[in-house]
Amino acid sequence: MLELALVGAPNSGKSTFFKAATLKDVKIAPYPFTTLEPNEGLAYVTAKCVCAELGTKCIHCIDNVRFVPVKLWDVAGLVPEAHLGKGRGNEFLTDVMKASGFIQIVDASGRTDSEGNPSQEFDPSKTVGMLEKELDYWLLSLIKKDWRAIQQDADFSKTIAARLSGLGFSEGVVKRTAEKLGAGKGSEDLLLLDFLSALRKQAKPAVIAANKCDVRGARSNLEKMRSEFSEYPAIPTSAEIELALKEASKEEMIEYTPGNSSIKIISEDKMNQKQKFAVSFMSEFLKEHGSTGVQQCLNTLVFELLDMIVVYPVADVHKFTDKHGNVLPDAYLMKKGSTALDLAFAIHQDFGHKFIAAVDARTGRNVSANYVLQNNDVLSIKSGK
Ligand SMILES: Nc1nc2c(ncn2[C@@H]2O[C@H](COP(=O)(O)OP(=O)(O)OP(=O)(O)O)[C@@H](O)[C@H]2O)c(=O)[nH]1
Ligand SMILES: [Mg+2]
Repeated sequence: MLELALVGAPNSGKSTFFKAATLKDVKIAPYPFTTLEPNEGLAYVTAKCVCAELGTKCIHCIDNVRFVPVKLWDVAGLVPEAHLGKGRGNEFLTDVMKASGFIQIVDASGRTDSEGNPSQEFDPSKTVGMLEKELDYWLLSLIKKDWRAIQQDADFSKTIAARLSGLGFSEGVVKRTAEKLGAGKGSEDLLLLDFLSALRKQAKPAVIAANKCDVRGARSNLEKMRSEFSEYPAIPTSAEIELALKEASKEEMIEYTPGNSSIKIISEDKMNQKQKFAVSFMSEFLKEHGSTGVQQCLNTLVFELLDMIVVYPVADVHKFTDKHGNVLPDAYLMKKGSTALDLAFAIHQDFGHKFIAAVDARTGRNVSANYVLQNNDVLSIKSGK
């Protein structure tokens, strides 16, 4: 399953974002280093389900919105000089670096500094710079010792990729970055840190969740982050509002679908004055920003930066069901350019090894192993015994 990680300074709202996205009950508190052990849970990206188009109905979508699971990590916050052992965040960078992409949770309100302590008018762009530096220095610590030898290695990309293979840095991505920067044999002048930084950006795409945008003053900080770090999409976010909306929806006070720009009040009489005020404040936020930003961060990272598409494997190509009669039981996230054979392997190693063909449920035609998957494909994989 696709893995994503939340990275950020302490007290920025990582666990609030995590709880809002996964509904796992984790500790949230207004001081640094609340989270010490990593939290791991299921979050969802949303896509238009194919069931309506196919003239059928599945039980996995709400109003034709399909929720596709991804694994999400929430770890201890990173502080300046984490690479020298400060704080706790550095201990979990292996978990973080294994993820395919990051959501950088930044307190955009300027009310906490890069160490997670209360502040007034702190510039959150500094925190983004700090996070980048700590991630890059951590990578540096893995390679630094042998850099001179590696740089002279004829198999430069292969060697770097092998060093970082457990963290999902493929040879292809290392090669592309090396070619772009002219790194490799004979390029002694290239700074290792610049190379690793470019490699991280290429291999581990990130969005910035400009969190706490419900606090006055966040807007100008968001604009500053956007201009200073234009390579990352920065999304105005309120993890706290997303969490409150999900909880109110669970209590059946309101109707709310994650990612939506509005909420529907179900039973006003169930709410006290304070709750009514909160709902109206949250509705205003949604009106101004289009959403709470939580779903948008997940979707932007997965569909735009990681280039994923959604594919539906089925057993029965006429009824679009599995062998138990469940309609469109699974939705898989696959990298654009993946083939029918890649999908077979993603379902089960055996399916991949014994692949015979795949049937496109829309046309009823067989497609071969190297057929390039299209978004919303509904396929049945045929494999040998
Ligand atoms: N106003 C506002 N406050 C928020 C938001 N998200 C989180 N907070 C508050 O920020 C504080 C820290 O939240 P946490 O989720 O514990 O932060 P964290 O990044 O996990 O902190 P550590 O585990 O210490 O690294 C809590 O008081 C939250 O209620 C938000 O969107 N808006
Ligand atoms: Mg936390």
